[in-house]
Amino acid sequence: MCHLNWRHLLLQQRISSLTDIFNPEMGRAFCIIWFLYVSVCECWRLPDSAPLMHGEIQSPQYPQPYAPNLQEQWDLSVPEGYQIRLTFTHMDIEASAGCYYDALTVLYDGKVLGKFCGRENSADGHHPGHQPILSPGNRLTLIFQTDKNNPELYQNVGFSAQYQAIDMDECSALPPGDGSGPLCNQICLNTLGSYLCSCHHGYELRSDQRTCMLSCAGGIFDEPEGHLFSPGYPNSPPHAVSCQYVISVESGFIVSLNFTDNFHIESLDTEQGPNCLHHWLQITLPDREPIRLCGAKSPGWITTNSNIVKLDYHTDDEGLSNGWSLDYSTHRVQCPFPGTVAKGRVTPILTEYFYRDYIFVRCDQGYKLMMDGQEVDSFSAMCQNNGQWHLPLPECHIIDCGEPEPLLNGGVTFLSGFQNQYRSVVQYHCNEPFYSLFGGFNVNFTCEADRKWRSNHDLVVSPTCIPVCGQPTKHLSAYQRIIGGSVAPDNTIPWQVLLSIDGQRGGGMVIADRWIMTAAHVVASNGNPASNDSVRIYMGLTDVKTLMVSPLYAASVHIHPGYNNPDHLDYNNDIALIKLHDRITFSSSIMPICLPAEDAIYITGMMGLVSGFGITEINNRRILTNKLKYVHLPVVEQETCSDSITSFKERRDNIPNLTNNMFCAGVPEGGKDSCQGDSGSPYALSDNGRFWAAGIVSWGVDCGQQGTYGVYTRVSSYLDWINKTMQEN
Ligand code: 4AZ
Repeated sequence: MCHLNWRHLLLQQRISSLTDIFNPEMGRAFCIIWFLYVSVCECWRLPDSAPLMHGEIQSPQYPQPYAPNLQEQWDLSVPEGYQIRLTFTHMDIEASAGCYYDALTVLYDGKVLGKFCGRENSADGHHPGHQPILSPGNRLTLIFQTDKNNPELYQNVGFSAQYQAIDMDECSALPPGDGSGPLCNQICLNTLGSYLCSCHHGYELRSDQRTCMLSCAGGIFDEPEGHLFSPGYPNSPPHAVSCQYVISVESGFIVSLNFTDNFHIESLDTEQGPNCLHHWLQITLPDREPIRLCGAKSPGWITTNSNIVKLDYHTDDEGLSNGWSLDYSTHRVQCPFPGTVAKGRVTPILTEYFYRDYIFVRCDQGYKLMMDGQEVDSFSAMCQNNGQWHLPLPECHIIDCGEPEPLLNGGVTFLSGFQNQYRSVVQYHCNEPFYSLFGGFNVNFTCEADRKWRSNHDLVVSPTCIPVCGQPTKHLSAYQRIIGGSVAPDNTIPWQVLLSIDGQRGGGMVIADRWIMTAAHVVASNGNPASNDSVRIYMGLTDVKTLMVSPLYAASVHIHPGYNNPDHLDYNNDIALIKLHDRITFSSSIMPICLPAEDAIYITGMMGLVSGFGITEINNRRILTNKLKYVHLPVVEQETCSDSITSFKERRDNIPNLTNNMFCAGVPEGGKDSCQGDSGSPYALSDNGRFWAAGIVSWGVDCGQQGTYGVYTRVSSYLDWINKTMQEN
């Protein structure tokens, strides 16, 4: 029967409401659609659900009397493994002998379990009573048959019965009639709706889930050591066995098998020798041909070199093999000896290295660890599960300290070693004779393990080349003197400077690689220092024309703060310093003149060398020289000079004063003197072949006249100012 479910009802409701709205014709049409829908629904009915666990059956119209000529059948079923217990709650079927007229027949698999009629306690008929009927299996068929009429006035109501699924105890059932023996070979366990077979210890259930066989005790063995033996060992199994044992341990370990002496697997003697034809123990290792063992001789100890070993033991029902027994053990995969590293050490040193062992490499002092051309801080390698070291050994390369710091105006030479490598020794030197090492002694530097050049003298920080002063490579004494002075050959007065300030010629002297000393009145205009741009500085040559081709430039001009000479009558403190824009590298042609010593003394009569590009006298004509000229003049007694100036003051106006910051040089007879254009140039005294700047050409009453002397700034009075100015700028 088609049950109307909620979808039917909903649709029917909609149709009836639609027929209310539309006319009766429309209503008929909808009814046809409804009929079709219901028909289709019948065909689509879902398959019957799972068998019920209980239920109720009643004769048609029960408890109303049943109709004649009935032939009703009920096929009851419960899940597999259950029986049906049928209990009649009421039976009232026309009684007849053998239930001939009306009957309820109960069948199982076509076999009649009972044919029932009559009423409870009725004498005739065949009533089942209150004893339930138990089906042998999970099905039961009930057929209710009635004949044409009921002769009794009494109307029989039929029957009502309940049934329920009862768990079947398969284990206590008789063995199946097919002669295959009991349901379970050894142990039968009844379960709800079914049963399970189980085996005694040492046996295992065969794939038929019913019979038991001697256990292989096979499976996977993953412990680091264990014991295996064939089924029934040391006795022969009663039937054929096919057992598999897999020893599978962590990779990085290898398995060794140790067969006991009691080893016996049937072998057949063939022409080719003993053959493991019917019984064998096969050992299978990855990537290797399997080995079959049989015979009566124990294989003893077998090292497999594998972490997975498969053992297949096979016997048939014939023959006799007592079997085998083995202990297996595992040990770590061995790695090759790592080797040695030149100039390094591999630790720890072991006789053998195994999986998970570590090695470390350290280089000797002065060597560095190199891997694939790259330096590494440390190195360690592990013995891997494949028996290989995870990294190749590194190399130890000698370290180097890099290029030693370059030395300005000097250089470096290797005393030992090369390529700046560890333990190389270098020595600094200065470019002689123009520079010498500060401190005067040579310092060696060694390339140390910390990759630094370190000196053998704790105190020495870094070597410095200091310029050699006042020692020209060529000496004037070899040259001819001319009246009133001589032309200076090249390189004889290498500190001489020619200045040009706004076209006005003056002199100066090199005192350091960035400093020129001159007279204040040369670089002062209206009391102010000349601008840097207006100052052109020349040095290194004696010929004015060629000299003036390439000037150097001033970075700053420093006039002595005490210089104040607005009317050109006060030449006190006539000293100035010019800082050069660029540093000079000294050579034969350019060399500084030394500054006076702290305790320098100017001894009367000491011969000094005065030089310059100033006015010279040729054939009684005064002209500006084209060549550097020099003249040797003695220091004049201060009093003598003062007297000379005083006597001139009596005759002439506008003669400046002589101060103690000045000294005079010259000869009373005249003829040799400095002159205009020489101002700022050096008056050099010599001390053991070293020239020092004693004076700066400053002023004088005329030039080269009898009874007059040239006046020079006494440089020794200005040492503090000079040093301070050079340090601060
Ligand atoms: C000058 O006018 C000058 N005889 C320099 C030096 C002397 C005289 C004058 C000394 O620059």
